[in-house]
Amino acid sequence: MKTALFAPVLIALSAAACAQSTAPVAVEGAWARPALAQQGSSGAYMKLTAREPLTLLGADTAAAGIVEIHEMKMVGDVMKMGAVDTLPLVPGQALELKPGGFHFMLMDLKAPFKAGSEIRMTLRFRDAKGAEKKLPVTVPVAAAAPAGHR
Ligand SMILES: [Cu+2]
Repeated sequence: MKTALFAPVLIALSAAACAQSTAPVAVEGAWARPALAQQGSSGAYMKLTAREPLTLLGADTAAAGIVEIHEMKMVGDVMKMGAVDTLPLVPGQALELKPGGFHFMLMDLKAPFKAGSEIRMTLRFRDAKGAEKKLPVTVPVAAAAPAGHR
């Protein structure tokens, strides 16, 4: 019985490890803020390290009607948040999407984001030749960044 329970997990893990080794971008420490559906929005955060020059175009998820790349920055004494069209990724240089900086803004949530659950996002990139690349990411919903990614 134990074997039967563990087998799918092992397959999922090895598939993830395999996808990571060939993926154009390494994704670390992904998480999204819990939110009530009525609240309507959440932020998703992660560290992206590209293996080739890429431009982050955005992301899609069935969990939200709208996903935007946002930036928070101080304008004078006021923290302002606004949408950014795209973000360049320099190979080997981590781009951190985190609270108080760049993040994915998820709006028009289809269901509450419960801590302990996960959402699936598909990140979209454009490579140097203009071709679009997609990368599926599983994003845990948690009240704070995973350990080591704060
Ligand atoms: Cu935002």
